[in-house]
Amino acid sequence: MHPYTGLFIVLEGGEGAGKTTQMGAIATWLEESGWLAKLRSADIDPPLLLTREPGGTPLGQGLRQLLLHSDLEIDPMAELLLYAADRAQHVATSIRPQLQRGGIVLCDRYTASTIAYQGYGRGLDLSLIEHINQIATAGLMPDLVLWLDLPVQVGLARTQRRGIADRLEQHAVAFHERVRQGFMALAEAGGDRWQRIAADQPTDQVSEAIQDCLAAHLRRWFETLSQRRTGGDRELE
Ligand code: Z5A
Repeated sequence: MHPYTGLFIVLEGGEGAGKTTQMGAIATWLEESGWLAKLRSADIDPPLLLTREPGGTPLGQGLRQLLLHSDLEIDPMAELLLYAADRAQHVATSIRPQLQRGGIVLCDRYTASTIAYQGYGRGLDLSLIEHINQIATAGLMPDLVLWLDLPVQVGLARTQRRGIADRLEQHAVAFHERVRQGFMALAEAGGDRWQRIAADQPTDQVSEAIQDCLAAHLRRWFETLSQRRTGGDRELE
């Protein structure tokens, strides 16, 4: 997975899946259920990094503006490389340092989005994308991917109610169906690291499904940390 003591959790999904809503709910639940207090008492500061792609760094915010909200014509290969540039900066300056500190990273989208949108959606070569993802992340993979899955039309109806569509939301339904197929293929190949969460349920039920999954994962993570501590792992001192 990765060599750091922190825990790297990613939320993935298509348009309107509820990732932003659930990021906030997860942060509240982590606080209220005492997980963040445990990390604070171990002097991990900050205990939780809430972040997203694109746009998790100052450079990334500029790239996000270009990628999603500008009128510039962007070639698909240029688009792929801009997402990779956003990710390289994000991993190097934000995600990896937080994992090295032993904290939790909760990230809205990561490498799977590139495979789903630029690969399955736009049709760019999947092995090329995997290679570029590898370069941008230096191989850093999440511990857990929560895939918020719902029918494309349901997600698009949610985002349409919200108003102005960004560059990718404006695509045809067929594009978003291919994106969903991409996430499905990744989840099938992803083993225990991927968890599909049915996102076409009321918000509270989605939150409960996520919490069940996270609670089990957090317990295992903490047990491993304790064992490594008693084993004298210097990285945790
Ligand atoms: N992208 C890419 O192409 N390649 C890459 O490598 C990466 C990204 C990293 C990011 O846009 C875009 O970048 C994205 C892919 C591309 N495509 N687009 N467009 P973004 O961050 O602005 O958008 P998003 O990630 O797609 O988020 P979103 O559309 O805002 O959806 P969301 O965060 O998953 O959902 P939400 O904002 O929480 O909820 C959407 C609405 O639904 C909102 O009104 C909620 O109140 C409502 N909602 C949420 N949950 C529910 C439930 N359970 N029931 C009913 N209504 C709900």
